[in-house]
Amino acid sequence: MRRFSIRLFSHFSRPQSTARLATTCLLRQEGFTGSFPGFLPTIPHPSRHLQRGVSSTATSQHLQDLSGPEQRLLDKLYEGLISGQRASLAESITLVETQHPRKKELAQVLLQKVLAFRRQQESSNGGKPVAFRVGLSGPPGAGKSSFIEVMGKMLTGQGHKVAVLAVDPSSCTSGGSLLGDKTRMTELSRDMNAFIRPSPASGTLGGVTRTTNEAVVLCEGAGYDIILVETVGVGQSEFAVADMVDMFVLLIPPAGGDELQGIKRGIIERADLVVVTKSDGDLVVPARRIQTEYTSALKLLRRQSKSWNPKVVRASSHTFEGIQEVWAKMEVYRDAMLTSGELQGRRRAQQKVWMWSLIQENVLWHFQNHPAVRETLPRLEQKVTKGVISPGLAADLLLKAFSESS
Ligand SMILES: Nc1nc2c(ncn2[C@@H]2O[C@H](COP(=O)(O)OP(=O)(O)OP(=O)(O)O)[C@@H](O)[C@H]2O)c(=O)[nH]1
Ligand SMILES: [Mg+2]
Repeated sequence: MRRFSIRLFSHFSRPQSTARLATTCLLRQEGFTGSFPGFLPTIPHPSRHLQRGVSSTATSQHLQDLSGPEQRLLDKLYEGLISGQRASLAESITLVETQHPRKKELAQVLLQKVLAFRRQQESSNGGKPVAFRVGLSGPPGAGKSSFIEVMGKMLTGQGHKVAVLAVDPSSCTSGGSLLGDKTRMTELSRDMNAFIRPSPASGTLGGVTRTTNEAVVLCEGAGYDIILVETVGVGQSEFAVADMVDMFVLLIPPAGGDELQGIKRGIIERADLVVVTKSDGDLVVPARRIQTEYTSALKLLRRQSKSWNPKVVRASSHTFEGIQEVWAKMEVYRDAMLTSGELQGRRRAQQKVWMWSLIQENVLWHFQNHPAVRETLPRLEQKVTKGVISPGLAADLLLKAFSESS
């Protein structure tokens, strides 16, 4: 860690505290999630420091530091990955998920190489992305995995390579698994043109979404042209997924009103497509009703894109009805968004959002673990809860203690 940090620091100008934070963001992921709006604006924008050539030279600097076995490991992973070997892809994702400091650094070197490879592919594709990223969310039991299984099989049958990744919010709190249901995708998991990766078993939501973002890059490097990210509509994970994909799809079961109340209005606004699932047998009638309700509801929402109006469709993973139509809608969406350049714009914006959310998470971790803050925090918290001082004053005092001794 030390060697890496010192080398990277040489690319930054002062203030060093900012440089250290930005560097740490590249190399480590840990700690708290949450926002701290009063603090971030006082930090100079790291891009000013990053302009000093980190992107062009950081990888080669990293490579000079590698030992022989490390170099060989990375070469083996990279070569295996870009030639589409599933074992190399799985091993590379394990590397980005690791908590081991040195391995985390190796993962970043590998990622930089894969990113460079992907950029090359994109430039020979006329600057357009080579893969289509779709996020699928919905309440527990909505039929997400069944839908992915059926649509995934259809797509591999058409010659696509499909990767399925999961973001499981329960892994962030209990280590439990809402989405540990690889078994429900039995056919797809046996398909040589599909790659299924369950969510890492633990970590903060920030950590899990970071590794998922990085896993997306690795899957694309390995030649997967359709990336499906499944998450359950609980907590904040669906917003995190909406921020990492080209198209966000909400799957709604044809259940009674009570069950649907759990669906957040905010997430409906993010949906590019709503699929009413399980539209078969006795459920066709309620599925039609839900379709009508959502179609009118979507009309009232603010339009997100100038080239696309969100649609509501019905599908059944049991009878396969509507599955082809859903994919057809996704293709129309992708083509419209690519032609207008909105898809590329969305990706650029997501990169920035992502960088800032990592900075936010890391800055907060550093703040909360700073000796001066740790020393004063309990006393000030007590005063605030007793109403002796205002929260604003306490925050100012803590920030002062932090910045004076940083
Ligand atoms: N009738 C009917 N049942 C379905 C359909 N799709 C899924 N189901 C049933 O719905 C239940 C949940 O399906 P899953 O695909 O596991 O749902 P999920 O949204 O992935 O569930 P979680 O990952 O646990 O949130 C299962 O019992 C499925 O058999 C469908 O198209 N029609
Ligand atoms: Mg599932």
